[in-house]
Amino acid sequence: MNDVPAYSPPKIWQWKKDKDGGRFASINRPIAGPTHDKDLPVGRHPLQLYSLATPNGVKVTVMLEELLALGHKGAEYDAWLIRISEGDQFGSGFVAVNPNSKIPALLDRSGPKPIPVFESGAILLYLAEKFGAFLPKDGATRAECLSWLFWQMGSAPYLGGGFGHFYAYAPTKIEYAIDRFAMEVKRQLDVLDRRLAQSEYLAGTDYTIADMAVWPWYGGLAKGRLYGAGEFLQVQDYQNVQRWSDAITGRPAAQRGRKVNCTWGDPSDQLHERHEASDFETKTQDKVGDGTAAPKG
Ligand SMILES: N[C@@H](CCC(=O)N[C@@H](CS)C(=O)NCC(=O)O)C(=O)O
Repeated sequence: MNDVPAYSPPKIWQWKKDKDGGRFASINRPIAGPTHDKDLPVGRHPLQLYSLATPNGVKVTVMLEELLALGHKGAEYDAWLIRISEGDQFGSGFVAVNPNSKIPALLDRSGPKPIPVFESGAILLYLAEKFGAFLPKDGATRAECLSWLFWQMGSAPYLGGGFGHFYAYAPTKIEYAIDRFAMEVKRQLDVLDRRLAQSEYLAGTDYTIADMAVWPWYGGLAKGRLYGAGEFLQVQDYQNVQRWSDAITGRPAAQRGRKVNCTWGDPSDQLHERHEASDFETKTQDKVGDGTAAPKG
């Protein structure tokens, strides 16, 4: 049926530390908690973000840039780079902010006691409530927005951990796994396409945190930016997703958000750390050094 040898699981699972587990295997562990002591850096702004420009990280930097574009000065932030391929997410300081050891993680230092927030959906909701923006106030529209936000949180692991992993990263191509997850991802694209045929944005006429959550994943996939899978999944067929993705890509805040904590691609699109709005003009890698390739999460 497929090209991998049959496998009978032993009675008790064992961690095979040295076996080739594909890309990112070196950072995968069956245990949580820190691996080393390391404090996190802290800048001068109220919000401290510890992240990397994977789709989950980009959701939050787009939101922060959108809030700043709206004039919310309290959304000023320092964005510190967490190199997940080097294990920065397992430092004691990071684990204190996010016990799940994954980017993005936010520390709100604007009040008397710092507030840690982890999980990108929770961070978007926290910021939307804090600033009263990008979350509809009317009950029905708010419910629609939260439904799509949580749809994204539940769906993207099938796209990233399922399809992306087996199509692009696993050491062997397993037909069963690729078929299973390609089917699911195409279904998800169709779910979005049907919604966006009825509505300009996911929650209705306004751009909200639901769009910010979904766009880095499915907007990127629709534009062939994820896993080199555009042709395989025939993404151009999802025309409403294409229209919506183009509209968000055209937003200056979304363009800035994509550059923050980015360590791959065109050097002019890489702003390794962001501490001031002017950093976009003066501190991208084409201005300060060479772009270094780093794996996407
Ligand atoms: N559900 C989490 C997922 C976060 C996540 O998977 N982050 C990845 C990068 S996209 C990560 O930090 N991986 C590092 C690791 O697994 O050790 C969220 O949305 O915040």
